[in-house]
Amino acid sequence: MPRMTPSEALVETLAANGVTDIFGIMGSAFMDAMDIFAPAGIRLIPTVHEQGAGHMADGYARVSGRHGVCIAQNGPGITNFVTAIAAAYWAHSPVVCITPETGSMTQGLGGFQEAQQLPFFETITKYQGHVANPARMAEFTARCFDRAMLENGPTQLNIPRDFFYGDINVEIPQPIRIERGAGGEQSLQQAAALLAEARNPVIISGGGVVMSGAVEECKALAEFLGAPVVNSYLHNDSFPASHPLWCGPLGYQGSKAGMKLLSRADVVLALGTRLGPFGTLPQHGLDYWPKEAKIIQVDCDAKMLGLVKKISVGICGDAQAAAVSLLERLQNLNVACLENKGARAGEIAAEKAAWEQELDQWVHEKDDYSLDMIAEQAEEQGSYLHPRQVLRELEKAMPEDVMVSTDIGNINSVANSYLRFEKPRSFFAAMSFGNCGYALPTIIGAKTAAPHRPAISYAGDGAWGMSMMEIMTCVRENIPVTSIVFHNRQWGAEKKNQVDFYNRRFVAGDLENPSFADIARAMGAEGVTVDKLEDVGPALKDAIARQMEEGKTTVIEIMCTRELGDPFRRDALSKPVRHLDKYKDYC
Ligand SMILES: Cc1ncc(C[n+]2csc(CCOP(=O)(O)OP(=O)(O)O)c2C)c(N)n1
Ligand SMILES: [Mg+2]
Repeated sequence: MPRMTPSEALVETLAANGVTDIFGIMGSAFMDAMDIFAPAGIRLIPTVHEQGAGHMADGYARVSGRHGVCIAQNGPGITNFVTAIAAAYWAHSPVVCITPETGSMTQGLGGFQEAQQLPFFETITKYQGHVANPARMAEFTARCFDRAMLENGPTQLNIPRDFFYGDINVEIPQPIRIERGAGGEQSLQQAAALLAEARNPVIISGGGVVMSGAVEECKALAEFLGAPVVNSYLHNDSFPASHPLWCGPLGYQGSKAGMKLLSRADVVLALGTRLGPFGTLPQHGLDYWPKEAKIIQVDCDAKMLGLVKKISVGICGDAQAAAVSLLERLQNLNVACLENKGARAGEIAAEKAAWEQELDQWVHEKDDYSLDMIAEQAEEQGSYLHPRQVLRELEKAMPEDVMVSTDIGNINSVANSYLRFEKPRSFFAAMSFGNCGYALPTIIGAKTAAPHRPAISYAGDGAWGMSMMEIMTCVRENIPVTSIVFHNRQWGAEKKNQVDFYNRRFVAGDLENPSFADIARAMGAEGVTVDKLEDVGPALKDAIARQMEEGKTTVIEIMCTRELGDPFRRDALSKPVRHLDKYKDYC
């Protein structure tokens, strides 16, 4: 076995896994390994904040389908990772988070930058490899990559900082990639039988369809059945939007057409989705989940089957292989819904047309608060645009092959109805973890993995404030992106709860911001302020041209009214109750 240092074993194992980019901030803890990154073909991309590095690794993984890697200094560098790793966990991203730790000889003595780093990540990783002895550096490193890919989620490689040094004899392990099958024979047979009997089957295409590369197979199955396909929440890139069977996303601010069609299903094929609880909440006043329908759920994680929704058949398998197998089986069966295929196609087209028309006419929100804000702002200096109109204009100006990341906020959520994609691995929303500050660093990671694709991030002004300093990473490291900031001078999404539940008693909701275009320019990027509707599309197109042709990053701040769309969590709030006299006015 070759003789090397643990630092060399780490770097050689990274190289064996094809690592070429790592996001992070340098530190003495891993300097010995960092010193030989470049000769191993690895670029360490320095970020402004470790949270940004974690999100970049997430975006990198989501667009490439491979791992993303981040690294930082023990103690504070590592605690800065926590939010990003939690987000990657819920995005099912194979991020390998390398966490050098206080030296093994001083851990527990209260030295410098000391922390027990494993508990922080215990419930937000699929595997934690603690290098228990320097001689096992390569083994644990390799396992972190294998498990991240096997289980679709982040792993932690924890390394006491003194374990980078010494002499070891080690063979570098080769990656282990395990092929998944279609699922159990019996469950596939039952599922095919249910689909064959269905008169109104509907397919929910989830993140598993994107991750397993199953869009074509899902399409073939949908076309055979003539079944409408809806995207699971925030997986708008799991089916091509131009396809006649595509009916739009479910969930918060999703497609009414998709919801109505799903509500009439007698059999639902939930392909590659855990059917997360937030993604199927009632929307637009529609409680659309078909409670009487038979549900077939396919997920590669057996623990997700039947976890949230009652199911008739659970298939533990790869979405692509399962779709192929189901289609083969159906081709040998009598399939009832082939008889009414034409009628259903008409119904799908009519629902889609009605929803598009509704969106076209839905120029602004019409609740009392929004109308008051629109009237008030008409009196102010400057002009402010209706968010829905802005989102429609952006949609129309989207370049081909675009990648879009979105943040958490009211306007970003409303964007769900206006974000349509032709290809998988194009949409990177802050998924179930729902943290503000996600979009910009994530799109930087995506752009690093796919420099030939146009990259756009959406964020509200509040969320932008949390993350905008990573524009410096774009400029310093020459990773050009285009960032849209919806500047409505408020933490809108949360303010909406104060409108609906707290009688407009606004606490800490308003934001008087400087110009984000000015700040962008100060950071070395282009900065553009848009306050006319007709400028929205051209501003995006110009910025994309600069990104793709000149390698320039642009921040486009769009001045929006303070109107607010439907709230996030009507389900999770209730009207305030006050028993104490002094609070009696706060009801
Ligand atoms: C890290 C984090 N902090 C706080 C929240 C709670 N939160 C959810 S949406 C939101 C407001 C977002 O405001 P902004 O980004 O300006 O978008 P807008 O709602 O105004 O469109 C807040 C504070 C969160 N989701 N994540
Ligand atoms: Mg805002």
